[in-house]
Amino acid sequence: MTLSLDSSSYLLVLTGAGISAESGVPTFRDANGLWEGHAVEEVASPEGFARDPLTVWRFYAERRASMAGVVPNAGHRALADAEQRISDRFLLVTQNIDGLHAAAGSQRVVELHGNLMRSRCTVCDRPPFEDRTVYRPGVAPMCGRCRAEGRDALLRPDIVWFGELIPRDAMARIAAFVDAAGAQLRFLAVGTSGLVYPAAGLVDVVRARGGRTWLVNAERPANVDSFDEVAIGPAGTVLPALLAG
Ligand code: BV8
Repeated sequence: MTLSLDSSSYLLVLTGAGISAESGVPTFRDANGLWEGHAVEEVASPEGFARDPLTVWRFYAERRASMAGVVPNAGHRALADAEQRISDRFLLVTQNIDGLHAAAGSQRVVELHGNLMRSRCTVCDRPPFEDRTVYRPGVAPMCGRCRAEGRDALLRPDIVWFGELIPRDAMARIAAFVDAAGAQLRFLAVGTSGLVYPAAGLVDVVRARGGRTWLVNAERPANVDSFDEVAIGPAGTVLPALLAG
């Protein structure tokens, strides 16, 4: 399977939890979609947060803690190199919240589902801010600006939960890239089970425009038949070879 980065093609890339697996970050499937007996969709949801913010903060505090010492792998680096080579004809959309693409040097990144190391207020319009704090169990952080204005307001992770809309600017950036690419658009999905929308629908957006589609994944995902070319294997090994040309 080859994917040459020629002088005219536009490459839209989608990554999921699988590209970070070789960095030691567990995927959702590894955990069978569960966390301490909770369905991830329950914990990673506004209803779950409203019902039990302490449990949700413990889920994310543990994921923040587990990122200590985690570094990008060869798969992340291969994508950063590809971006260097074709610049504004490259766009990386990630479902991941681990920040490893930026850590590998990728700059043209759309974090579709937010970022684990950012928080935002549930009440005021203070912009989301970097927050690497591993809040202790039983602690749900409160907004300092709201407290100064005399009200109690919970902070939440700046993450898109199930049932929440993807940020408008993220979707607009993807749409603008797809429009600019026209007939030169190609699509590469890496390390995703293709189950979560709207990310899982991107391959169909490209196919509808006649674009060629590639998949690199450890196993055949639900939407494998949507791809013209499929390489089954670890992203850290397959991607550097695939993108070398
Ligand atoms: C929205 C942040 C409008 C949280 C996440 C019914 C049908 C269709 C859609 C829906 C439906 N009901 C509701 C919906 C919409 C819903 C959805 O798609 N649900 C699914 C579960 C059916 N989507 C939403 O709610 C989205 N918003 O649609 O708004 C709307 C609003 C209301 C109602 C309807 C519509 C928002 C979705 C965002 C959710 N937030 N993350 C957090 O991370 O804590 S999604 C979460 O799931 C992560 O982002 C994660 O990335 C993703 C899981 O997917 P993958 O990344 O693919 O990970 P997974 O573990 O599943 O797979 C890993 C793959 O890697 C595997 O295939 C494995 O083989 C492979 N792999 C492993 N190791 C390697 C490897 N590959 C290569 N190399 C390796 N080494």
